[in-house]
Amino acid sequence: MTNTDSDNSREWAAQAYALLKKRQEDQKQELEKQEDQKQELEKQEDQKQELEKQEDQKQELEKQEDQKQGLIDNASKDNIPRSPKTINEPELGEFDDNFTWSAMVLAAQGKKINQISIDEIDWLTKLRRGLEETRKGFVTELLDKLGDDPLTPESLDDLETLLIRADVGIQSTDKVISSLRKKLNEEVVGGEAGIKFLKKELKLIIDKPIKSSGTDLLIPQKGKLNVWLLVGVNGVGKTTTLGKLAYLSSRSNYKTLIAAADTFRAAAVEQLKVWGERSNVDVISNQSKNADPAAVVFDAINSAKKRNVDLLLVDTAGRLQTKNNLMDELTKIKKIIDKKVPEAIVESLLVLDASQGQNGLKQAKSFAKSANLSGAIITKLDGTSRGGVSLAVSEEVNLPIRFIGAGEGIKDLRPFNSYEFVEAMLADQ
Ligand SMILES: Nc1nc2c(ncn2[C@@H]2O[C@H](COP(=O)(O)OP(=O)(O)O)[C@@H](O)[C@H]2O)c(=O)[nH]1
Ligand SMILES: [Mg+2]
Repeated sequence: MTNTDSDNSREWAAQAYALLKKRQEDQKQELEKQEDQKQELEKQEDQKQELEKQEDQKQELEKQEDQKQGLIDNASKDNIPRSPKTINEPELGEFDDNFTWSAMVLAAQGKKINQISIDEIDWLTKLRRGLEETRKGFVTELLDKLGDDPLTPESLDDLETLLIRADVGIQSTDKVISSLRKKLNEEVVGGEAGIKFLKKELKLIIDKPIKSSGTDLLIPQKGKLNVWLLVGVNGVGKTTTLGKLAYLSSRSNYKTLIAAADTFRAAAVEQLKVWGERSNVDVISNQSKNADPAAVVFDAINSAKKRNVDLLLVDTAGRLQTKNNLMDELTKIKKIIDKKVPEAIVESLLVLDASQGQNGLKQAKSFAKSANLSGAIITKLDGTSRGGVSLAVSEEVNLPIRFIGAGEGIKDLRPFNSYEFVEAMLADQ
């Protein structure tokens, strides 16, 4: 953290908290005002309808008086107002350790007090909590072992074991340990400095594929059709992630469309429609049994072109990666996209369930061989002790991590930020 004076940091966090609190209160008042106005409008609308009803009754009477004229079918006016979808906004919690830590992580990245939002604090709190299990068997033990003493070759052995246990992977662990060893040969490294150095090394590993991809942040390019394919084995969270992405994207004003190309699972389309509804994004699907996934993508592309869509999110089926037909299916989908929209920007994102640890790493390797992946999304970071697998994916599969998920809610997915991730993984509480 660049802000080393912790009193200053706390003070900064306190100011940020006060500002957010005030903003939240202002918003509440504004909402209340809007609610009042809405009620007033509804009242007026009721009165209007009442008048219309009286008018109707009058006309009805007049009509009855007119001798049989043939009934005019008066279709009832469907005037029920549809309230827009609102997703529960996070509330500002207590001014506690979670807040201070999150605010400090934001401050260290150069955020100004008036730039931070409750959403960001909420997410960082979730991330830190989610990585608690990974951290528990790791940092806490490490700090216990290190105490205030300088690092020794023995403590490096302990660290090695801990890193492997957190599923960081052999290659990444070797890399980190040898740089630490080198540093130890040159100078005395205290416990705190050791952790700082460790964070830096871990971040380097995660950042490498991100840097070589040329983009730090994956966002749809404006003025083009962006197609993001979500691939991965069953149950890792593809459909859920797609739903969260649809929400993020439409909330950021990208014209978004979903293609339900997992035609293998009967319930997949229904599941997607629910997510689509939550984020107000349309879902293109084909209800017939055993529909061809490539045909669904075909329809979705037509629709996307017609509607000038920025981002088309494609859900795919997830049988075991060893099954060839799944890979064939993906190839066919890609061919259709290349043929119909050669100018589209296509991302093939592998979805990985962090809780599967080394098994997830195996999946990643095997998908990477045959599916021409461009990035990874790590899910279920909440409540697993294997968050370290993110490092193994970066180091051993060379995939940039693009998003991470830490929960089943619509807002529990964020663009990946290596600094925040490493800070959360190695937070000292
Ligand atoms: N705790 C947690 N559960 C998740 C997360 N993402 C997905 N899930 C759950 O994982 C299960 C499988 O998800 P689904 O999206 O259907 O996986 P798919 O088969 O790959 O499409 C569902 O019960 C999801 O609610 C996450 O980030 N955290
Ligand atoms: Mg699915």
